[in-house]
Amino acid sequence: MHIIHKLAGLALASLFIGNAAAADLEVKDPWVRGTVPAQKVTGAFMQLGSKGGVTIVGAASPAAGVVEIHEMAMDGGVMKMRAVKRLDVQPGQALELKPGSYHVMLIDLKKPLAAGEVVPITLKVEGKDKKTEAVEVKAEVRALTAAPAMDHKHMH
Ligand SMILES: [Cu+2]
Repeated sequence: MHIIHKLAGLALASLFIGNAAAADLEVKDPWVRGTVPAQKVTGAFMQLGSKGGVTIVGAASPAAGVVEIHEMAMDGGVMKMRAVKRLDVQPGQALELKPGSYHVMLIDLKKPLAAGEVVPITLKVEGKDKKTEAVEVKAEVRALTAAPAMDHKHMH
């Protein structure tokens, strides 16, 4: 138990000095959908990959009060999103978090997000050895576009 705590502390320490944790997770093209002033939620998207397979077990960001991993699924003919506790990244298979599919939900935004800003997001990544490491992602805010709307049927 003591050793596990110590390792977790080390992972966190390396995060703070800007050295990516050694988690078996590759993150490509992270971005966040920009918001309009009254908007309190938005989505973050990215491509995830892992050599041996990992599980995302949580996320956090200084830009939002609550961060959840969401999936979207058809429910009685209506597309709905719901929080998932664990998101598996299968070995050697790219997992794309994208509008209309899995996404990181930023809830209770502290301020509007304008295009060009950078939002830090910390992913909690559980490896095969059940150790959890923090991986920091810097997601660029992109302007609202004509991409499928994802906020109007939000269940929060
Ligand atoms: Cu969502």
